[in-house]
Amino acid sequence: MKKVLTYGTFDLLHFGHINLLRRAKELGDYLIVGLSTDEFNKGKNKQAYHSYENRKLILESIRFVDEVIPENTWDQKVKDVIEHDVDIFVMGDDWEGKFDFLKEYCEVVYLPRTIGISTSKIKNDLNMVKNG
Ligand code: C2G
Repeated sequence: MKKVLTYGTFDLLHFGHINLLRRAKELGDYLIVGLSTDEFNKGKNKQAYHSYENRKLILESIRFVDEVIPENTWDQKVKDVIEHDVDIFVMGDDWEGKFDFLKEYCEVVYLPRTIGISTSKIKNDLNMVKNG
């Protein structure tokens, strides 16, 4: 069984996230998502709209996702790759090169981001509507 691992906040889930999860799953048989906790998000200067528990609930209901684990720190990836016996690590290419240190432990794949959508764009667009 080929195991795939990716990480993210996945707030206000949108088709860019789904495109990433679908392509990640297509690379193997089992997809694990390291979901950023609310605490970890503070370190990414992100304030997620949905709580960790609710983002986890949403992710677990996606057919491409087989398991969700918490992402608490930047440096848990090596341990996660080893402990979960991961074959392929996947991230969107806005992270291109940032996780090449994992190549010692597994394949590292950066997938093209979906253009034209992001959680911050959704928030900005909704704000514009609200403010007229
Ligand atoms: N993504 C994408 N296309 C978009 C938006 C996001 O392919 N239009 C991808 C990102 O590249 C990432 C994943 O979807 O691989 C999740 O995006 P975020 O929730 O923004 O994750 P991020 O804050 O980048 O967290 O340790 C890694 C970090 O936790 C990554």
